[in-house]
Amino acid sequence: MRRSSAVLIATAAAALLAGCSSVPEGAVDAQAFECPVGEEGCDDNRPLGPGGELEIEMGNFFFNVTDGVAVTGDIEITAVNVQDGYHNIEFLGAADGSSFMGGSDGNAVVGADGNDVGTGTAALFPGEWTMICNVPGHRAAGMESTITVYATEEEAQAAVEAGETDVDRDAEMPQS
Ligand SMILES: [Cu+2]
Repeated sequence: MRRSSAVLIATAAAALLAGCSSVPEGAVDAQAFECPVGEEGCDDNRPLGPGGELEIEMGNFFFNVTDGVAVTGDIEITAVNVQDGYHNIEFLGAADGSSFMGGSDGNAVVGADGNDVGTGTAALFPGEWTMICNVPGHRAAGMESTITVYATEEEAQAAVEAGETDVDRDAEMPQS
Protein backbone atom coordinates (compact mmCIF):
# COMPACT_ATOMS: atom_id res chain seq x y z
CA MET A 1 0.00 0.00 0.00
CA ARG A 2 2.65 2.41 1.07
CA ARG A 3 4.81 1.42 -1.85
CA SER A 4 2.14 2.00 -4.50
CA SER A 5 1.34 5.43 -3.08
CA ALA A 6 4.97 6.41 -3.44
CA VAL A 7 4.99 5.23 -7.05
CA LEU A 8 1.82 7.18 -7.75
CA ILE A 9 3.31 10.33 -6.27
CA ALA A 10 6.50 9.93 -8.27
CA THR A 11 4.52 9.40 -11.47
CA ALA A 12 2.36 12.44 -10.79
CA ALA A 13 5.43 14.55 -10.09
CA ALA A 14 7.07 13.43 -13.33
CA ALA A 15 3.92 14.22 -15.30
CA LEU A 16 3.72 17.63 -13.70
CA LEU A 17 7.32 18.44 -14.54
CA ALA A 18 6.89 17.26 -18.11
CA GLY A 19 3.74 19.33 -18.54
CA CYS A 20 5.21 22.48 -17.09
CA SER A 21 8.68 22.51 -18.59
CA SER A 22 9.53 23.72 -22.01
CA VAL A 23 12.10 25.63 -23.91
CA PRO A 24 10.21 27.97 -26.20
CA GLU A 25 10.67 27.35 -29.88
CA GLY A 26 12.95 29.96 -31.39
CA ALA A 27 14.73 30.84 -28.18
CA VAL A 28 18.48 30.86 -28.63
CA ASP A 29 19.29 29.67 -25.15
CA ALA A 30 16.18 29.94 -23.02
CA GLN A 31 15.99 28.15 -19.69
CA ALA A 32 13.39 25.46 -19.22
CA PHE A 33 10.42 26.93 -17.44
CA GLU A 34 8.84 25.23 -14.46
CA CYS A 35 5.74 26.98 -13.28
CA PRO A 36 4.81 26.94 -9.63
CA VAL A 37 2.02 24.43 -9.06
CA GLY A 38 -1.36 26.11 -8.86
CA GLU A 39 0.08 29.49 -9.76
CA GLU A 40 -1.84 31.71 -12.14
CA GLY A 41 -0.40 31.40 -15.61
CA CYS A 42 0.75 27.82 -15.13
CA ASP A 43 -1.80 26.38 -17.53
CA ASP A 44 -0.82 28.36 -20.58
CA ASN A 45 2.88 28.16 -19.77
CA ARG A 46 3.32 31.88 -19.57
CA PRO A 47 6.42 33.61 -18.25
CA LEU A 48 5.93 34.69 -14.66
CA GLY A 49 7.99 37.52 -13.29
CA PRO A 50 8.32 41.24 -12.80
CA GLY A 51 9.22 41.93 -16.44
CA GLY A 52 11.11 45.08 -17.29
CA GLU A 53 11.66 47.76 -19.88
CA LEU A 54 13.91 48.01 -22.89
CA GLU A 55 14.52 50.93 -25.19
CA ILE A 56 15.75 49.85 -28.58
CA GLU A 57 16.98 52.08 -31.37
CA MET A 58 16.37 50.81 -34.90
CA GLY A 59 17.18 51.95 -38.40
CA ASN A 60 18.72 50.85 -41.72
CA PHE A 61 19.57 48.08 -40.87
CA PHE A 62 20.39 47.61 -37.24
CA PHE A 63 19.11 47.35 -33.68
CA ASN A 64 20.80 48.80 -30.62
CA VAL A 65 19.49 48.51 -27.07
CA THR A 66 19.99 51.97 -25.56
CA ASP A 67 18.44 51.56 -22.11
CA GLY A 68 16.82 49.15 -19.70
CA VAL A 69 17.09 45.57 -18.59
CA ALA A 70 14.64 42.71 -19.00
CA VAL A 71 13.57 40.23 -16.36
CA THR A 72 11.22 37.40 -17.31
CA GLY A 73 7.56 38.37 -17.52
CA ASP A 74 5.97 41.19 -19.49
CA ILE A 75 8.67 43.33 -21.00
CA GLU A 76 7.73 46.76 -22.27
CA ILE A 77 9.54 47.64 -25.44
CA THR A 78 10.04 51.20 -26.64
CA ALA A 79 11.25 51.20 -30.23
CA VAL A 80 12.88 54.42 -31.42
CA ASN A 81 13.07 54.54 -35.19
CA VAL A 82 15.92 56.89 -36.09
CA GLN A 83 15.47 56.69 -39.84
CA ASP A 84 12.90 57.40 -42.52
CA GLY A 85 11.46 53.97 -43.26
CA TYR A 86 9.13 51.79 -41.21
CA HIS A 87 10.70 49.10 -38.97
CA ASN A 88 9.42 46.68 -36.35
CA ILE A 89 10.56 44.16 -33.74
CA GLU A 90 9.61 40.50 -33.56
CA PHE A 91 11.01 38.03 -31.03
CA LEU A 92 11.32 34.65 -32.70
CA GLY A 93 9.38 31.99 -30.85
CA ALA A 94 8.00 34.24 -28.13
CA ALA A 95 5.26 32.58 -26.11
CA ASP A 96 3.17 35.71 -26.29
CA GLY A 97 4.33 38.60 -28.36
CA SER A 98 1.32 39.76 -30.23
CA SER A 99 0.16 42.85 -28.38
CA PHE A 100 0.97 44.82 -31.53
CA MET A 101 -0.94 43.76 -34.60
CA GLY A 102 -1.09 45.69 -37.80
CA GLY A 103 -0.82 45.26 -41.55
CA SER A 104 1.60 42.51 -42.43
CA ASP A 105 3.46 42.68 -39.14
CA GLY A 106 2.61 39.15 -38.10
CA ASN A 107 4.09 38.60 -34.68
CA ALA A 108 5.91 41.89 -34.32
CA VAL A 109 5.42 43.30 -30.81
CA VAL A 110 6.12 46.86 -31.81
CA GLY A 111 6.47 48.88 -34.99
CA ALA A 112 7.26 52.49 -35.77
CA ASP A 113 7.12 54.68 -38.83
CA GLY A 114 10.19 56.68 -39.82
CA ASN A 115 11.45 59.03 -37.10
CA ASP A 116 8.69 57.86 -34.79
CA VAL A 117 8.50 55.91 -31.55
CA GLY A 118 6.42 52.79 -30.93
CA THR A 119 5.68 50.84 -27.77
CA GLY A 120 4.65 47.25 -27.23
CA THR A 121 4.87 44.37 -24.78
CA ALA A 122 6.56 41.00 -25.12
CA ALA A 123 6.12 38.18 -22.61
CA LEU A 124 9.43 36.33 -22.54
CA PHE A 125 10.96 33.47 -20.59
CA PRO A 126 14.51 33.78 -19.21
CA GLY A 127 17.22 33.31 -21.79
CA GLU A 128 18.62 34.83 -24.93
CA TRP A 129 16.13 35.78 -27.63
CA THR A 130 16.58 36.58 -31.27
CA MET A 131 14.90 39.77 -32.42
CA ILE A 132 14.33 40.67 -36.02
CA CYS A 133 12.59 43.28 -38.14
CA ASN A 134 10.12 41.28 -40.21
CA VAL A 135 9.78 43.77 -43.08
CA PRO A 136 10.86 41.69 -46.10
CA GLY A 137 14.62 41.92 -46.63
CA HIS A 138 15.42 43.84 -43.44
CA ARG A 139 16.52 40.83 -41.39
CA ALA A 140 18.89 39.73 -44.13
CA ALA A 141 20.21 43.30 -44.38
CA GLY A 142 21.22 43.27 -40.72
CA MET A 143 18.16 43.74 -38.55
CA GLU A 144 18.78 40.69 -36.40
CA SER A 145 20.17 40.85 -32.88
CA THR A 146 19.66 39.27 -29.48
CA ILE A 147 18.45 40.38 -26.08
CA THR A 148 18.97 38.71 -22.73
CA VAL A 149 16.04 38.12 -20.39
CA TYR A 150 17.17 37.49 -16.83
CA ALA A 151 15.48 34.97 -14.54
CA THR A 152 15.39 37.24 -11.47
CA GLU A 153 15.79 40.91 -10.59
CA GLU A 154 18.93 39.97 -8.62
CA GLU A 155 20.46 38.43 -11.72
CA ALA A 156 19.53 41.51 -13.77
CA GLN A 157 20.96 43.87 -11.15
CA ALA A 158 24.22 41.93 -11.07
CA ALA A 159 24.49 42.24 -14.84
CA VAL A 160 23.81 46.00 -14.64
CA GLU A 161 26.52 46.44 -12.00
CA ALA A 162 28.97 44.40 -14.05
CA GLY A 163 28.14 46.41 -17.18
CA GLU A 164 27.15 43.20 -18.94
CA THR A 165 23.67 44.02 -20.19
CA ASP A 166 22.77 44.47 -23.85
CA VAL A 167 22.86 48.29 -23.57
CA ASP A 168 24.97 49.86 -26.31
CA ARG A 169 26.48 46.51 -27.23
CA ASP A 170 25.75 47.18 -30.90
CA ALA A 171 26.33 50.94 -30.78
CA GLU A 172 29.12 50.61 -33.31
CA MET A 173 26.66 49.40 -35.93
CA PRO A 174 26.41 51.64 -39.00
CA GLN A 175 23.73 54.25 -38.58
CA SER A 176 23.30 55.60 -42.05
CU1 LIG B 1 13.18 47.07 -40.69
